[in-house]
Amino acid sequence: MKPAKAALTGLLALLAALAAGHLVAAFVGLSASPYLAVGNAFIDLTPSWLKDFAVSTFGTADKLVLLTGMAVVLAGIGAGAGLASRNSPASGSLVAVLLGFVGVVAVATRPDVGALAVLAPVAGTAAGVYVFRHLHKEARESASRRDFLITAGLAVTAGVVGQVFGSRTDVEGSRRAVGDLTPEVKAPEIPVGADFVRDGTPSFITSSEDFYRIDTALSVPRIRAEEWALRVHGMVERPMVLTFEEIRSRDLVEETVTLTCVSNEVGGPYISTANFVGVRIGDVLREAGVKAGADQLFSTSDDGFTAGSPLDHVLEHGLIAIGMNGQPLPAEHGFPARLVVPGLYGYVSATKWVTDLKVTTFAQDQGYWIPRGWATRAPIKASSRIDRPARNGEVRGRTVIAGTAWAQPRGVAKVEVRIDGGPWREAQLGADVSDTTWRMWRVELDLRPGSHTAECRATDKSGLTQDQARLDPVPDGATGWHSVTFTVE
Ligand SMILES: Nc1nc2c(c(=O)[nH]1)N[C@H]1C(S)=C(S)[C@@H](COP(=O)(O)O)O[C@H]1N2
Ligand SMILES: [Mo]
Repeated sequence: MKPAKAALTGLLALLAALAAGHLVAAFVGLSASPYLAVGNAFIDLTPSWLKDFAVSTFGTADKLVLLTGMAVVLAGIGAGAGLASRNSPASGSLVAVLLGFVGVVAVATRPDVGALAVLAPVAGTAAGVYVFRHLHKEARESASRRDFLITAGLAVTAGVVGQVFGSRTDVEGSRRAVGDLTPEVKAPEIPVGADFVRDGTPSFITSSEDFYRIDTALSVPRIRAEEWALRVHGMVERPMVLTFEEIRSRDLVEETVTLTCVSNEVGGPYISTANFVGVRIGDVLREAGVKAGADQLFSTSDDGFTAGSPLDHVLEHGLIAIGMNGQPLPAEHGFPARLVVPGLYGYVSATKWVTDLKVTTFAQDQGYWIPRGWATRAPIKASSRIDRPARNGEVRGRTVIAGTAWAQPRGVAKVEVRIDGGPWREAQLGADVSDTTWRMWRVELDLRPGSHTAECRATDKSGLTQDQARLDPVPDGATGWHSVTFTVE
């Protein structure tokens, strides 16, 4: 067989296998798709250094990079297997079965699929082996371009149909059915002067579309509120299961909360603020009756992510949120429900698509990121960021430097700015909304034309000033002053 034809045979067989797996997954849960399951397993197994590299290099595009990388590697394996089988299909079939085995293991260990899920990788393997042997035979006998085209067409169709059917869970319909969420207690209006949008800060409330997104989910979990329930158990007197209706019919509260990601680099974008609507975790847990000795609330999501939060903090501040900025949560921010705990980093508290709350101890259970090198307890560090001028930006006329600062739950007391290593000058602060939200700042300066570097540092209300020493986000949040170099015309 010609090398090109042999490689194409392997490639098409692999495509057929993935497509068949994806198609069957549409009926047993899209996360049973071998392609997605292997990607998710890869995410869960990635060593911390590689994950940190991926996040700092690709940011939130890391998932696209992973899926593309997988496609390239798989294409290489497929073509290689085809080339290795130029005389007999045996080695290609063996590769198909080995890949199938990887798929079965990846799917069987998914937390969010049922027992039938292994049908997807099994069907994929069968399709891969069948197509490979079929094309191999055809290619040896009469070189039929038509056969290759038909196979490719069928595979692509199966994959697309699988994707369309697999994501048919009508999340948007369920969100519409939930409708507006009217809290009993509304969050106070954001006062005028809380942000300096004209000077370049973000608006105080982030729109749900612009809200940063961080999670380990390759495909957004699609859950209808009607089918969702939250289990509350562990060290409690009265375990319970709450439906969405039971939560929504309670007195809803609304709170303005700034969420922050521990993996934010100095000057990074992973911080946003929204009005969250929900019920107090404290109220729910007091009904369940917390037993003595518990010190951790361990929350689990539909897709198997876990977070462990200090129980005392959660009892006082935590929300089971079902709404964001007046609407049901968007799917990518956790619909139907998530946790929001003002004052804690997201990785130890903000579980999206939450389905399980276990009252436990830190000695007993470890959240997702803890064995991956991140700190068990990580108070949010006072931080500040220059939003304008932009890096290498140009300024005309008077220079206004503006930005953001945060130190939840202690609150921001002061932000200072210095130019070219000169004396620190206190910035004007935006209106103080609450200690668990960010605070905007601005300062106006007369600078000589030419290149300048601005640095900023925040002091929290406990009197602690940001540390100059540059530390990486791992294990408990970055430190260092943000600096921006710009030119005055
Ligand atoms: N199910 C699930 N919830 C999760 C995560 C996740 O990976 N899976 N990531 C957490 C992290 S690290 C952060 S910073 C916040 C981000 O919430 P957002 O995407 O709504 O901004 O969600 C938290 N909740
Ligand atoms: Mo995070």
